[in-house]
Amino acid sequence: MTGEFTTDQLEIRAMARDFAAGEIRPHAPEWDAARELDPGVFDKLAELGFMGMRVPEEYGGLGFDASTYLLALEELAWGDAAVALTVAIQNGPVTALLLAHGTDEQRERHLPAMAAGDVLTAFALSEKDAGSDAGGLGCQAVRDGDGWVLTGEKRWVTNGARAGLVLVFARTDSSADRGHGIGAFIVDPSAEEYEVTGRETTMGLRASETVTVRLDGVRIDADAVVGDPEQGFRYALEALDVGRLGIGAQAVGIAQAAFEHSVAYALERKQFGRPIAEFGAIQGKLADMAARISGARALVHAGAAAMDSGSCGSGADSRSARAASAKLQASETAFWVADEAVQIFGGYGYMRDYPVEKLLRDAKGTEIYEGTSEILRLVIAREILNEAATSHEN
Ligand code: COS
Repeated sequence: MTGEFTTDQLEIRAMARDFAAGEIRPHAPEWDAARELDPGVFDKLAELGFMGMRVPEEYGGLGFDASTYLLALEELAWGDAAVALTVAIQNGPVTALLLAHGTDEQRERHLPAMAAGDVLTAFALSEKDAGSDAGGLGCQAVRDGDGWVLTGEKRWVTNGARAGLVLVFARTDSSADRGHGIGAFIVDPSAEEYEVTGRETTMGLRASETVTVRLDGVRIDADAVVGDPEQGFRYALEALDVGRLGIGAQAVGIAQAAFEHSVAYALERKQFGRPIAEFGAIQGKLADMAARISGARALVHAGAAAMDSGSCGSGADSRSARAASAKLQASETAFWVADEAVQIFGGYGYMRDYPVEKLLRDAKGTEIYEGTSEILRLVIAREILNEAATSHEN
């Protein structure tokens, strides 16, 4: 061990930083302006094994524990949050859900292709009227022989146009209570009845493709249903716990980038005859940035370690609350740090020619997707109050 991480973990982190510095960061401004990534970056990430960091080795992945994966993911986000988002969806909720609830056959069919980078994936839960209230989704799955037919519309699907596998959540029992009677389906986007009907224009993560998808009677064979077709919503929330740690790491990467730009600029920029780093007002900002980033990173890795060791407890220490707290702290830290970075850069920071305004736009997204800060507070509060009520009863 070197400090809190092992030597192996630090080597992997260094490899991810080198890759991000050489292959991602130099292109991030042009990808952002063009609203398009060079998809070749995912081929290169796959060569390093980074598209299957959480896929077990038996399926061709690297089989990293959560902490090692999140260290690498943070570095990719330091390079460009849009690239990291795709890696996070693939390694996070999609891999987690297939591992936890897929059949051997489903894992064997999909995980090696995902790890090899041959297949990018998407997670289609949200709908026009079901964002935070995901349990109220309306996409319908109707029985058709031993399979299903899916009809409805999904919104804000990252990679919905580029993916080779989309996990779609749809209502299998319209008479069930809310949050129940929902299935998780493996959808092949090459189906004729799967149509991308629009692309969003986003504030940040502009290179990442967020689309609306119309499912117009997509036929799903029985072997493409994941687990119990009534329990998909529970699977989705469980997978989002894993996903939220990933977004936490992504947010820490954005914050770290904003911090490093700020330090370099503060040393270089002269006003009143000296570098602005010599002014207490700037030093205070840099100190707060560093402290908040370390705190957020520690929370992300504490959550990861607890999930890895299966030692999550109850209340604020529960799996859901730990993941929600990590994402909450990290995303609010990222937004705050990026905002301070723009402030340190002053008039230049407000210009698109400098890197920090992009980081502020990207950071905002982390407070919204995979659970808004308001929903995360709700999740944490519920866990705390449930635990308190249970111990009160006993
Ligand atoms: N892991 C496993 N199961 C979970 C779970 C978790 N983290 N959270 C809830 N469940 C279970 C519940 O126990 C419940 O099952 P039972 O009734 O059998 O006990 C079921 O799932 C439904 O949960 P709940 O009653 O809490 O559902 P709600 O509709 O109240 O929704 C919130 C809860 C609001 C927390 C949930 O909808 C949510 O996280 N919304 C945000 C969605 C989101 O992040 N969207 C982003 C999409 S990806 S960009």
